[in-house]
Amino acid sequence: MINRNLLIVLFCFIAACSAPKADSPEPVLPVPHERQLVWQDMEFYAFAHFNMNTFTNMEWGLGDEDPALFNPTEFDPAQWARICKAAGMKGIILTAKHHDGFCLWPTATTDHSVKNAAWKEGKGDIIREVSDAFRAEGLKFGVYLSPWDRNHPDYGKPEYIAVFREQLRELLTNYGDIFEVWFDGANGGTGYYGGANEERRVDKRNYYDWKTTYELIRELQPNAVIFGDAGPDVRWVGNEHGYAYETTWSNLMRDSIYGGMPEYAEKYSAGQENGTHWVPAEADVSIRPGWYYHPYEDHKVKSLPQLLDIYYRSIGRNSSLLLNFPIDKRGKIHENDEAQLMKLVDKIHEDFSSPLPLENARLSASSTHGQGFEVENTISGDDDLYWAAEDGTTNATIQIEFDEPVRFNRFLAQENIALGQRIKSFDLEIKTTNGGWQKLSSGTTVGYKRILRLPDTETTAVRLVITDAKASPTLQHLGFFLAPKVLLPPSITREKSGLLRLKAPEEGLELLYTLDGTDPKENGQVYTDAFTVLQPTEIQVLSRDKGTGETSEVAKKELQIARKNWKVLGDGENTDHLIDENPETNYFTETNAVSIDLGESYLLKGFTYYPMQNRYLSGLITNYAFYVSNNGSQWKKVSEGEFGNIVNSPIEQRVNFAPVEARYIQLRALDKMDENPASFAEIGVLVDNQ
Ligand code: FUL
Repeated sequence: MINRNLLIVLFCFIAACSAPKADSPEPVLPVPHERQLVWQDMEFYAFAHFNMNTFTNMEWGLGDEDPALFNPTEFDPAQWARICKAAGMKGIILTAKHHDGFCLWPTATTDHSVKNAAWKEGKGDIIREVSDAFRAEGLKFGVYLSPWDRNHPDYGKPEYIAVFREQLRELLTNYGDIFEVWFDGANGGTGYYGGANEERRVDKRNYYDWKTTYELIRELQPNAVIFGDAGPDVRWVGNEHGYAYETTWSNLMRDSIYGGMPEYAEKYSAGQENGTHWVPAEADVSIRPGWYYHPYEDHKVKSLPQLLDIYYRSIGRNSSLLLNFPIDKRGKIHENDEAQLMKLVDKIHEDFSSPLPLENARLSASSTHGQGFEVENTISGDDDLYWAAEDGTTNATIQIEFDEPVRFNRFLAQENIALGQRIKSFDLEIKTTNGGWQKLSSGTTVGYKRILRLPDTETTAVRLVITDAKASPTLQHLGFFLAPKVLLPPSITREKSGLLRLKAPEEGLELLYTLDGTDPKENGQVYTDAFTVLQPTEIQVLSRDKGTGETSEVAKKELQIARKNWKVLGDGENTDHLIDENPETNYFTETNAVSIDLGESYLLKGFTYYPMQNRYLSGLITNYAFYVSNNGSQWKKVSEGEFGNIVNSPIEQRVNFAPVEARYIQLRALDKMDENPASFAEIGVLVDNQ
């Protein structure tokens, strides 16, 4: 087939030889600096939280930790670099010093560093090894240096600023090129401070004299971008979930902001159309609940649908994505984190691997700036080419017509940000079968990159209608893709009443289930509405792509008897949380025991204890005794034992015992992880036909 657009490009090229290229459109201020353009193209890079907290199991150390505690057993920065490279990440930012003040390099500014660690008998340098390992893979290296230092005796006094700058000087002179310098907004509070053990508040606006520090960074690393709430080059997205906003401007009213200001997230983090400086957003998020490694979060690594959502809500919304790995005590990225990361990366590749062949489509624009700015530039793949509308226009329509109907569910657009962010709103329209136009979706800002997730759509023509812009719009790239569905099984939840619900990982999937132990691929019923399951039942479920017929793996869940008629004996607040089949709600008791009336007698053969799932755990039962009764007053012990490793791995515990007929159950804490009231997310029973 003749490639129509190739011909057009060829024709334009020949025409261009005779007609001069029009001058570029005037930039609309603010515009990015060269170092910001280079950074923006990185899109996806890693964060690593690794230092003292890794060994004390904390998120914020106090500053009084013994440096000897830092002692990774299998430190392997080459493993980090290999994983990041395989994931298509372009670099890493490492916590050279977190709030507790422990330095990962042998700094001359303090003894609170690797110099006094057990690791390599104080002869090691984590910054050296990580930066070398990343450069060896062709990846970039950046540093996080906490302004707040809960160890340093001078923190809060003017003397500390000189120390802080000297630390920066060391990091920015001894470790090659640094692509980003990251300053945290968390500043000031209680700490060790060289033994003073007091609270030190600072005037966040003036204490650090940031201007002088920025000058130092520019002098030592002119190509590095500086991150902070107020930039000056890259700004915080305002949350730690990894989400940018439907409307995300790279323009920022930078002079109204200072690092750590309380109203930043709500007022400034989405950027402003009339922002005075170019300070694009960076979305930071950890692959686990915590920034630092905690063994009890090994089972809480974000799922593929969660990670994918983060990707589309950050990179798909004019932001970069800084994804954190809590490096473990060995000094490695944990296997679970690597596995989830690779699921994400494979899925992203899959989502963008089937672009619509726009080179075979007819492209037209309602307006063009002139020779050299044709709409075909948006599909040329050449970053130096772009379409621009006529000067003075603030709206324009780009139409794309296909010979045959096409199917897609992703739309991607990129402005030529070197000329400033311009587009304020747009609609995406498709041609209907009767020749009319129908709005498929709409959006606001585009910026460096905007991706829309759409329902599966079939049409012969698409129109991008730019309805408003700050100045004549530009577009560098346009794309449409057909992303396969996330083919994961649905999630299964049940209420106390026995009402059961299935939830698909994304729209456009149908859910099939069986309740008789047979394969839902063969015998599955299509799920339409919640239904009630009262008796012990094995449910098997899968998701099926309505378009392709492809199915997910089958997920199985053993449902215990419904807790419809159960009653927790005795009073207390939130007793229902114990038996609501929702592990996110907890029940606490000082008495260290709970008794439940099951409403009728069952032949019991075991019980389950679901520990609390909160980020910070308390009162988990580590040793238990389990009793049964037929009248609620005389109890017989049927089991006693330990919930091994429950603190590190707080998953549901399941205990079997010799079958016994009973109506009442009691779980007693013989020992707990701490002195806090015993905590319970859920208690369940196993009955004999399971
Ligand atoms: C926060 C810090 O307080 C956290 O510990 C973490 O480093 C995160 C990236 O930034 O503000």
